[in-house]
Amino acid sequence: MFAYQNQMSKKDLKFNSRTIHGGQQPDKAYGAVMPPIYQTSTYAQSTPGGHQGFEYSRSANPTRTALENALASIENGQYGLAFASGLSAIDAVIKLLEPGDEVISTNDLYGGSYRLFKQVFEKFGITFHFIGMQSLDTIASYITEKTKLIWVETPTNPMMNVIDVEGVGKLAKAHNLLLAVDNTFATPYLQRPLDLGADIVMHSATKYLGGHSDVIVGALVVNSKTLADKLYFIQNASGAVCGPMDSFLTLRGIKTLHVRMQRHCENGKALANYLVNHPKIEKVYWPGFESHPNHDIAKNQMDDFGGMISFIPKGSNFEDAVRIVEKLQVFTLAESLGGVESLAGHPASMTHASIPKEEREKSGVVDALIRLSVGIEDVDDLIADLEQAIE
Ligand code: P1T
Repeated sequence: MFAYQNQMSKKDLKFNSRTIHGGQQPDKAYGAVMPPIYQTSTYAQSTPGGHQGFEYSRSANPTRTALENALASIENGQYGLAFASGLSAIDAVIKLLEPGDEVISTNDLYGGSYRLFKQVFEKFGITFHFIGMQSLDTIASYITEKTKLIWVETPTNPMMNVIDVEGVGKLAKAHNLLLAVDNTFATPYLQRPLDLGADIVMHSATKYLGGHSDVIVGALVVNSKTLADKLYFIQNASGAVCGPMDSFLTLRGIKTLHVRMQRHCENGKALANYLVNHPKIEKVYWPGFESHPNHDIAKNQMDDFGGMISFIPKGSNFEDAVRIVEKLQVFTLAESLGGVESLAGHPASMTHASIPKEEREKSGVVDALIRLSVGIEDVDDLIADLEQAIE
């Protein structure tokens, strides 16, 4: 039995209890309630192979195992794997493929995922089709004998498109394809892709799961033992594992995921409504609006609409958008998202700069777009900050 197997999913508990207890038990050595930070690379053996389940920390580490079990529990999965970053978790998924294989991916996705697909994996003979995934027929039209994986990010970064995971899951199943869902923006508090038919859930745990902007961590969760074995092999063979300290911090973050997400959603809703009614704002992207093109799917597959918002100020260009984000004082101008503090970003020059301008503009990532990660501060302070920056 592998160390990453989730023996303590506590599936009988509700989500808000599983964030705290899922996959956890008091530490075997001294009963520590929080899993200790096992800051060790290796473990004493009484005879070659004579160890207590841990032999070398790339292969398994008790603090990482605790995190992996917690990840599996909150995503309603069987097996969790924790990586050194979100991108290294994605890297492991693509390494399931062979040269000649094809992947269908959302065209609107994190710039670093696009860069990994295009600039690293295409060199090894894997082809990526970046397409709008609003229509299942469009996705189906890209499926060939070479297609092996559908990569879905929903809500998408930064345009907040919502993709019908259940629908794509049925399509994937019918064609014997793997479906992976990047659940970073929604988190399992809002959406559980494995329950909707996905084979793999991926996270940049750097974001909402960690929740405090103090770690870079990635995660995968699956239900299939065969898939878990393959991914575990890649994790160990390639070695981009999550360290014990970062595992501890992410575990601590997960314990408050539900309360943080509740406030992220409340503040997100208030700010989206403030912006959409502002005379100087042209367009607001947030899946909670009834006018959002995928609102019905969002309502169906998500329990609320999250704290991520993008918007375009009226009549603005690259420089105007930059001026606004520079003027913000409560919001910090920074890459990343999902922390307790509010962040603002300018995707064209920051998170999505690695996507060629022509490509990113096709999916709506124009020079004037501003992205907000709405934190859990007092919402009045956030609104006042936006007001002074926009004015
Ligand atoms: O940064 P890392 O932990 O490696 O995760 C990459 C990643 C993957 N998927 C999504 C949806 C993401 O948003 C990210 C990272 N995103 C940012 C840093 C950002 O500011 O959008």
